[in-house]
Amino acid sequence: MSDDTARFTNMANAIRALSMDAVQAANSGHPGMPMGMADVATVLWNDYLKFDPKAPDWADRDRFVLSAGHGSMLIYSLLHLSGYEQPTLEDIRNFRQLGSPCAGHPENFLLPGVEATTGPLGQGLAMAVGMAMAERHLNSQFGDELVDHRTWVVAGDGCLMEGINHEAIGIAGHLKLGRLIVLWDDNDITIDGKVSLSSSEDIPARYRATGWHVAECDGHDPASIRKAIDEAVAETGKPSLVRCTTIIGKGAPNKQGTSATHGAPLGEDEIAAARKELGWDHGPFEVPDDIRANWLATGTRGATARAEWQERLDASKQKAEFTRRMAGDLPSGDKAARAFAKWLESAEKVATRKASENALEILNPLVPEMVGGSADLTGSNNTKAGGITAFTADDYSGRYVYYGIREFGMSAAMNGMALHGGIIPYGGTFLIFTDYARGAIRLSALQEARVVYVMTHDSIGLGEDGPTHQPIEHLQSLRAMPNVLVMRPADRVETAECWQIAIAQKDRPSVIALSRQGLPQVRNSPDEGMLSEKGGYRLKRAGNKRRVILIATGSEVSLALECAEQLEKQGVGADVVSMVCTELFDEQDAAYKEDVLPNVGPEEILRVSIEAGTTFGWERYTMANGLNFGIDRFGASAPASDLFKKFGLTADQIVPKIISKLND
Ligand SMILES: Cc1ncc(C[n+]2csc(CCOP(=O)(O)OP(=O)(O)O)c2C)c(N)n1
Ligand SMILES: [Mg+2]
Repeated sequence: MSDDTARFTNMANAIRALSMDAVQAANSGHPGMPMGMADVATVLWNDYLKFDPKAPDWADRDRFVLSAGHGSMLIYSLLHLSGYEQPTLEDIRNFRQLGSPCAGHPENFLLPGVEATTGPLGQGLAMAVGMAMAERHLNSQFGDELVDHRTWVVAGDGCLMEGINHEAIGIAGHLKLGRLIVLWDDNDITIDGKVSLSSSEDIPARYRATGWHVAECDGHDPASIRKAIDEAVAETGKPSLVRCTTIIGKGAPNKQGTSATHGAPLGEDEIAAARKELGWDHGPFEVPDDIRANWLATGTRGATARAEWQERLDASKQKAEFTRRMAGDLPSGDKAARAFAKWLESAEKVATRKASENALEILNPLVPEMVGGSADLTGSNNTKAGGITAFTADDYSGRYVYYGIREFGMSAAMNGMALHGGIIPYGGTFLIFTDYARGAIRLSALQEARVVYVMTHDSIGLGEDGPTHQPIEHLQSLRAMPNVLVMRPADRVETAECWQIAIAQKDRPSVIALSRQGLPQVRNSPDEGMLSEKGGYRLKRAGNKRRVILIATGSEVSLALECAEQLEKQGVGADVVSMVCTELFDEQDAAYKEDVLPNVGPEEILRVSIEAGTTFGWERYTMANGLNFGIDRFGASAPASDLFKKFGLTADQIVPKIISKLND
C-alpha cells in the first residue's frame, strides 16, 4: 500500500469505526450507509469540498447535503473529524440521546455544518436544487467574487426512488444547474433487500433524459471516484449524477452487502470482525493522532480561500447589501407601510388573491431578496407582480420561477433557497394542493425556514371546480402543524398585513390562504396599525349588551359582520373577531386574549366560529358550548353563492341558530 493509499484508507476507516461504534452504543441507527460511502465522502471532503470548519456560516462555502439522512453518522463523523467545534467526541458517544446534537437524523438547527434537515427521503436532494438555484441567482446579483460555490448531495437508492426525485431533477435539468452534483450511493440495497425487489429502472438513462450529465465510479476506489467527480465538475452546463457503486456496510465481513447493515447495530461480534477486516485495532471511539491530523488538514484547506473571499467582500461596494441579505434582515424604511396605509382610505371589493398581487406590486421592488414563483398557476395565484422577470437557464437574475406542475418540488426548492440564505422565497398553488406539498411544508416548519406559501382558492368559494379543488380540512390541519403561521386575511388590508408579517418571520414559514372570490373591504379606518399582528382582533364591538362573539376568518369575516348586524337588530349585542392567524393569537399575553375572548360561560357570552372549512378544532376558541359553523363533508361543484347557501353559511341560516342557542 502506498503512503497515500494508506493515509486515505485510514481516514475512511475512521468514519467506518465511529459510525459502527456510535450505532452500537446507541443500540440504534444506520451503520451501513456511512460505511459504504466512507470512501466517496473522504475523497469529497479531502479534495473538493470548499469549507472552513472555523466559519460554518461562510456565505460562499460549498453546500453539502446528506439527502440519505438515515446515514447521519456519516456527516457527524465528517464534521467532527475535519475540525468543526461540534460535534465533539462526547456528542458522538451520545448519538441519538436526549440533548446530543447528533440526533437520529441530521437537524440543521442543532449543528452548524448541517445545511438541511434530512431523513424524509428525496427531500434533501430536492432542497439542494433550491440551494443551487439560490447560488446562481445570488451570483447574478453579486458576481463571482462573492458567490461562486457548488452544491453537493449524497443520495441513496431511496432518494432516487421517491416521487419528488422526478420533480426535483426535472427543475434542475431544465434550469441547467451545472454546479449541482449528486453522489448516488448505488449499493443495490434498501431496507427490504435488493433494489430489484421493487425497481428495474435505468436510473442513469432517466437522469440523462432529464437533462443531467451522468458519471460513474467504483465508490471504493479513490482514483475512480476522483475521475468521476472531475468529470462532474468539468460539466458546467448540466447538473451531474455521479453513480458510485458501493457495498453497503463495507468492512463488516459477514454482513456487508446486505440490508442487515442498513438500520441496526452490527453487534459486538461483527464489530470485532470488522475491526480485524479493516485493520483498525483501536478502541471504540478512538481515532489515533496521525489519522486525526490528516482529517484536520482537510479542514484547514479552505482557510486561505475564505480569507481571500473576506478581502474581496471587504473591498466590495456591495458589502453592506450582501451582508444584509445573507443575515436575513429586511431592508429598512417604511415605504411599504406607507403605501399600504393608503389602502385604508377607500373600500375596494377584491379577491384576496388579487390583493396579494397588489401587495407584491409594492413589496417586490422594495425587497429584492424576494423570489417568487408558482406551480403552473401564475395567472390564478397572482404571484408574478411588481415587474419581476423569469428565472431561466439563460438568465439567473430573474426573480420569478416557473416551477411547472411540481408542488412538492417547488416547496422543497423554496426550503433550499431559504436555507441557503440571501433569498426569501414565495410560491403559489391552490390551497388544496398543500396536500402535495405537505412534506416540504413540514420541513420548512421543522427547519425554521422563512418560506411563504401563497395558497389561493381557499374554500368552497372557488365554486365550480368542485370538491376535488375545495379545501375542507386543510386550514385546520396546517394549523395543527407546529411553527407555521397559517394566515387567512379577510380583505385587502389584512392581506397586505399578512405579507408584511410573513416576510418578517426569520425562523418560520407562513401559509397565506387567499380567496378566489371578491371580498368586501372590512377595514377602512386609518391609523389602526397592523392589527393582524395580534393574530385575532376585535373588528366590530357589540352595540347592544354583548351576548355573542363571532369569530371568523377570511371570506367569512364579512359574513360574520352581516350576522352581527342582524343580531343587533334583534337587540343581541355581538362582537366580531377576525381571527387572521390562530398561531399569532395564541402567542398574545393573557390580558389581550381575555379582552378579545373573555373567559366566561356561554350563558353570559356565546362564542361562535364561522369558517368555510372543517369545524374540527374550533372548540379551542368557542369552548365546548359554543357554536361552530363550517363544512364537515366534501364540497360540491356549483357557483360559490349556491354552495354557501347549501352548506348553511349565510346570515339567514346562521342567525336563527344563534338565537335559538341563546334561548336554550
Ligand atoms: C419518505 C421516507 N420514506 C421511508 C423512509 C424510511 N426509510 C429510511 S431508509 C429507507 C431505505 C432507503 O434505501 P436507500 O436509500 O437505498 O438506503 P440504504 O439502505 O442504501 O442505506 C427507508 C425506506 C424514510 N426515511 N423516508
Ligand atoms: Mg441503497
